Amino acid sequence: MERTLMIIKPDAVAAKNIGNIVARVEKEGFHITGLRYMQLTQEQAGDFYAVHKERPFFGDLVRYMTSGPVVVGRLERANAVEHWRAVIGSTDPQKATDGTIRKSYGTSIEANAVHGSDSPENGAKETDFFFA
Ligand code: FUP
Repeated sequence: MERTLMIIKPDAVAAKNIGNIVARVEKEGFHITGLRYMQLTQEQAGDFYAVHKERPFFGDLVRYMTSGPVVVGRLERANAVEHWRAVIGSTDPQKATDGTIRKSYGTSIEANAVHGSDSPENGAKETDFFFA
């Protein structure tokens, strides 16, 4: 079955939205086959976002992702990547449509509540990164 990586980011954990987000995951028909509450290290956050290493926001992004605990989840269903990206909405919560998780719980382009993999290949790679 196709899989995607969810990360409930530090802002959403701090705002006590773990339950709301996990309830939505289940309502959307995903099987949760891995779930971890954890503190990312600088190294893990840097490796995870390595594709953005040259971007101006990289340092802030790593600082933010390590600023508090996160919840990482392995989500499985048919068409998992595309479906989860539709449910979470645009990267910038202000541009996300009503009913999406980022619109509901995100507060800025950085503190945008959740992560979702951007391709089935990355869904496999990113879930293996946390659930080897
Ligand atoms: P997404 O796939 O929607 O998570 O977005 P990207 O892969 O483009 O970006 C990854 C993360 O980098 C975003 F979730 C938040 C952060 N980011 C910024 O902080 N500033 C930006 O201008 C773009 C992305």
